[in-house]
Amino acid sequence: MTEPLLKSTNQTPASADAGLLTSAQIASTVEDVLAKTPFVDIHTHLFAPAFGKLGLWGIDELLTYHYLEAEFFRFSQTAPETYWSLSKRGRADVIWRTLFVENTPVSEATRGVIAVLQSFGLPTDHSDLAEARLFFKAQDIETHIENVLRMAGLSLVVMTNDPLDPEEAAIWRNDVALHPQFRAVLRLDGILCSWSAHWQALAAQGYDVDENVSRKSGNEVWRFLADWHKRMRPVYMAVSLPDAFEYPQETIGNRLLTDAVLPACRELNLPLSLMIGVRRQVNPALRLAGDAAGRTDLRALENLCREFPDNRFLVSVLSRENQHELCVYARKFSNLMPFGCWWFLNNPSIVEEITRERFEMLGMSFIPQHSDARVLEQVIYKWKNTRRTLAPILANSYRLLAEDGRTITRADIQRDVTRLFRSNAESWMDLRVPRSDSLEPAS
Ligand code: RAT
Ligand code: ZN
Repeated sequence: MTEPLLKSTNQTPASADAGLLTSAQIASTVEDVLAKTPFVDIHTHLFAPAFGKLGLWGIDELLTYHYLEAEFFRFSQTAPETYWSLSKRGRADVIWRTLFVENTPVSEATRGVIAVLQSFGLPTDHSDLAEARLFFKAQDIETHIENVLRMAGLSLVVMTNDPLDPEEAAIWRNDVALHPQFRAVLRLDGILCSWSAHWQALAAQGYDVDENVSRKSGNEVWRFLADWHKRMRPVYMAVSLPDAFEYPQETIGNRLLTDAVLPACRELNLPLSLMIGVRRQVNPALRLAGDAAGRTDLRALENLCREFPDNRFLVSVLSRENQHELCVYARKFSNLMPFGCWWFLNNPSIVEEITRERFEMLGMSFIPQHSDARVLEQVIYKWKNTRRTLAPILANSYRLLAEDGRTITRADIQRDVTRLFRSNAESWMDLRVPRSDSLEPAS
């Protein structure tokens, strides 16, 4: 009988056998490689320290994360108006009391806060937040960012940068200092999803645009993107689209997409990230927590990938029901890169299902996760959870492969993990530190 390639633990140690791993060693090696490989977080809402108070961190921000606010209103009779009338600290206090003291914090978002507190050695069961507040108050933000990224196992964080946000735009105009661990993304929601509310902001920045998007407006939006590209050196452009997104369809957003955004992405060699499936403000009283998810018709994506083969599309879809189709389209179009298990999908049960499906259909040719962190310390729990959920899925893929006759080594595992969490991103976007002399002042 030929010897099974997947060795049981009582057989020859792997080291004696050209690095081949036993099944028990596969599981522990996957865990070890996941723990030691620094990841790139390709989509967050975090900011480099030079952006000052735009960057959120600390216990009060962690507790008032909109994922937790949505949960708070399930457990509390407090009316949204009453909640919003409280100070940030007051809101954090009621959320702590409601979700963490009076109830058991088992949801993904609440458990995340517990994991963060625990990672700093802070109490997870006190009735107040005094100790946590003292701890965060004592941190120096630059050092704290360094520590947090190290604790999260991240080497690089990609921000979300809105050139139409007056506060943020002013910081960019002031020659913001580059940070070696942060990269920019040019976010286009204002332009592509709500032009009528934003065209005047472009006009105020000196671009000759109008509400009806005349021919000239397309060129002017192109010029706007090129100028902001010079300022930000973004690694991609991005938009979050509703479930009702259709392409082709005669809309202002689609006109700007084809006349300005896609040509600019081609010219500047940037991918376009499409996050599809948000249903904005189904309950406006909850503010940021008031958005929901909807299934989308991915024929729009099929049409874009086919019609624009020279554009690259980084895509995340919010509905669980769209995940399989997304994999099918990725098999048809190599200019499509699925990424992340976004927002309402970022729960272990769903991440597990989606990621297994992606391994089975796409091998290692996708980007499994991004954090979508809005508050700095969230990367600690989000990436801890990703590693924990991914380890058995990846190990199981290797176990099946070994059973079917392929030997597995640590080098294979290292190559794959690097590909999933670093080099797939690196091959789609230029993640190198922008040269400071390339950040020319835009005209
Ligand atoms: O996950 C979130 O926090 C959402 O509110 C959105 O920010 C979403 O990730 C987006 O980028 O549109
Ligand atoms: Zn986001």
